[in-house]
Amino acid sequence: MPGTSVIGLQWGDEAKGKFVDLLTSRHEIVVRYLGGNNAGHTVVCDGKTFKLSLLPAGILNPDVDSVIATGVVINPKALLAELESMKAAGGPQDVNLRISDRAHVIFPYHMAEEAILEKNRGDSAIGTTMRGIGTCYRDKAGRAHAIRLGEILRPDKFKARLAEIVPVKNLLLRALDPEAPQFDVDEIFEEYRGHIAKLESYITDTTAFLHRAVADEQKILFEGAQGSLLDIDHGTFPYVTSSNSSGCGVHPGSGVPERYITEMIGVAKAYTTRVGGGPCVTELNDDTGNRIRERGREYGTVTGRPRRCGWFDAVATGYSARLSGVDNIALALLDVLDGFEKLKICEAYEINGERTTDFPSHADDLAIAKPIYRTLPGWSEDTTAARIINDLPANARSYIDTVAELCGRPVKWVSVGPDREQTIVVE
Ligand code: 2SA
Ligand code: MG
Repeated sequence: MPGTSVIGLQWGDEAKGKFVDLLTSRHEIVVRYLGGNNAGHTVVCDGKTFKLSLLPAGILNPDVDSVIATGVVINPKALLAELESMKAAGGPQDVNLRISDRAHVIFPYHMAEEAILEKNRGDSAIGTTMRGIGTCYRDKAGRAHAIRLGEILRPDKFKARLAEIVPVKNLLLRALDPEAPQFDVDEIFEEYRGHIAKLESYITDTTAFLHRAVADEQKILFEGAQGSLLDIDHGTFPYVTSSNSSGCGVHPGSGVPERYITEMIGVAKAYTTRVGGGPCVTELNDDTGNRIRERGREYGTVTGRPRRCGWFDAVATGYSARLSGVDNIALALLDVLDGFEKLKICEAYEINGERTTDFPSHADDLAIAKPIYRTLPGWSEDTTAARIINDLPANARSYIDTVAELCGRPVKWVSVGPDREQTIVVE
């Protein structure tokens, strides 16, 4: 069964949405399996621009079944608002969507607690998106204070769960901060029952649906969110998100066994960006970094935060490619590097005087790592009109070859702009 997975190899925002959109028409089902409305991607479709967050990119194609699977954390209010704005922006008015009844639900106290925890971290704040993602996943892992979407469909059960949980949350919030807001069981109950009434027709057992699809040999596309370096287990902990955002998360998040994935595509930018806190070895706090930010329009889709920018880091990206078992790399935003006289790619780190190509397990070691660069000649040509590999200047081709060599995986696609046509297939 052809299952294709698209994941990010850096710290998110690698342009996964563009590749998911390109591949959607070759699949029958598109599955989002992790994260929540912290993710954000822009998809340009028939000249219309859509900003998607929780909805799979497949939602724009009515011929495809879209699934929000078990591993996603759901803020029902945000999901409804996103459906409305997608329709208002000219997307399909009837959506073909299934949402897992096993998915965990984000409540207002999750956002309130996250805000306090982040504030209390001071200079070492993670720089989270304030969407209640980490606090909801923590409750899921802790079990005692978690509520799944399917439970909201059962009013008595839901009310009883809120009656147990909300008083504890109120106490906890006040213990963390005497001025913390307090929450009311009945208010949350009414609000969430209202949201669920509008979403009820989409809520189902998506695992059973996907297992039937697997048995019928349907083509499934798995849409990653965030990037491998933000993976809770394998990323730059604690400066990570709270789920398995590398290729390791596809199976637990969707319920579809790993062996059904026949192609794992890792999307990387031709340079590096990071939004939020935590070390980033190749970050450039200078004119070059600013130039990449402006040319690449590197501002958060969800929060509008300026992204930190730097040279391509082959140590970090190669690690992600190995971790996720990537077959091919899709290299995005190459055109942003047009016009640089020289370009650099980080091929190793120096940590305490030692050269290494292993990605450090501790953020403290990453914070002191110095990049060892390979310098390459740039190109002056505009690459945005290139459609085949030979349209690219020779120096751009050798840049791509160097990325492939240092990451140890072939580059199969190169993107030179947001439109579908601005995609080169490397034969
Ligand atoms: P969280 O909110 O708990 O998941 O934050 C934890 C870390 O994960 C980072 N993170 C992201 N990094 C890049 N892009 C993301 N999505 C949005 C986008 C972000 C935005 O597409 O631009 O608009 O700011 C995303 N989501 C989470 C986050 O910065 C923390 O470092
Ligand atoms: Mg994004």
